[in-house]
Amino acid sequence: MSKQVRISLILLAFLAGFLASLGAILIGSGRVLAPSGQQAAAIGGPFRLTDQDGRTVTEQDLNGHPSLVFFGFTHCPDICPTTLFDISEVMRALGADADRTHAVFITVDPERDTAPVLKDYMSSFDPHLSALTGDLPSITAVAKEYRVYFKKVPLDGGGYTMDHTAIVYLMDKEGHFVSPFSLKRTPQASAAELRRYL
Ligand SMILES: [Cu+2]
Repeated sequence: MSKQVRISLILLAFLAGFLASLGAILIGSGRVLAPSGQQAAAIGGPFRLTDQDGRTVTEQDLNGHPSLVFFGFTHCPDICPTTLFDISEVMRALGADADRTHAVFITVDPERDTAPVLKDYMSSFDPHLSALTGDLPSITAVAKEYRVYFKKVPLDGGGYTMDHTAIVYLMDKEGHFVSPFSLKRTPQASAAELRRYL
């Protein structure tokens, strides 16, 4: 990564105001921004969104079980589908315990990701995963609570893509942030970590 790109990314991160949140911040294309801090307790918060079946879901619905929370968008070329596939593998590794966890994909592209679009998209992944959408103010609010950066980026040939933070958040059953959840290990190892929070 060139120094210039690096500096502009860091500047971007600073402007977005999420420098203080986590040890490593991944943006859509997989670029890693460095800085860290420890405001872990401040990650997460109340929301009211709609799932792929049109049901209202709030943060209360996540309580009682540990949750994996991930932000992205269905037009994402690589990071989102890969992450959702990896989470699906973890759910499979959990076996019956998967029923005692939540895995939630929150769109940062509510303009295109309506409930029916999410329903179709999620059919490719483990049925324990749910997807949430909402109006732009609601999405902006929940992204802010999770210190998630997202930005619409126009494409040369028309249309747009989204840059976004690609951290999987592990939340405990009381809805408190635990840590970023690593998928860079076997599904069994990820499942074992999740089981500790059941
Ligand atoms: Cu993505």
